Amino acid sequence: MVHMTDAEKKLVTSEWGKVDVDATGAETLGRLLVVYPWTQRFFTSFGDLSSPSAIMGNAKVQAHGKKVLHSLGDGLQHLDDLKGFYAKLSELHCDKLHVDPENFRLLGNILIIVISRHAGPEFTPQMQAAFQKMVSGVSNALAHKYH
Ligand code: HEG
Repeated sequence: MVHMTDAEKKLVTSEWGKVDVDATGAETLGRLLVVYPWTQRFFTSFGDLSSPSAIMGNAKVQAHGKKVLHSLGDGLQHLDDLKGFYAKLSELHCDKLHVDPENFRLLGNILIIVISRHAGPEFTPQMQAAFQKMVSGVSNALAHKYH
């Protein structure tokens, strides 16, 4: 169970307003597939994943990364009920997609690296702490319906 203070929620939502969600989503999913190559097994229908540049330039990876990050952004409106908000998606990732929930944590950590690279020195330790809590909350919620 992750508890975010009001100040942490504010930090995350205000920083999120500065994030280019499409570009960040594409970069985050691309980096996940490069850094943890076993995650490619879920995306065999996406075409060429044969090298880092192929992955980063793959339009299907980019489109799916956008989709994932928009969903995560929508979750920021539901920080007090992430489990409810992500219940259906949790069932989908478990029952239909068979995604090991460990991958949600990996993606969350890559997201923070991507956001911090773009934010630069503005990405303070407090901001990182708030983001780490948020991505843990989302990961826990997405893993909640697993059985
Ligand atoms: Mg998942 C589909 C959200 C992590 C693999 N993911 C989806 C969809 C959403 C979503 C909104 C579309 C659902 C639909 O079509 O109804 N994913 C989502 C979030 C996060 C996440 C919010 C984490 C923050 N997903 C994730 C990870 C993997 C993964 C880490 C695998 C490493 N997702 C996955 C696959 C699909 C989705 C294979 C189906 C893709 C397709 O075939 O279109």
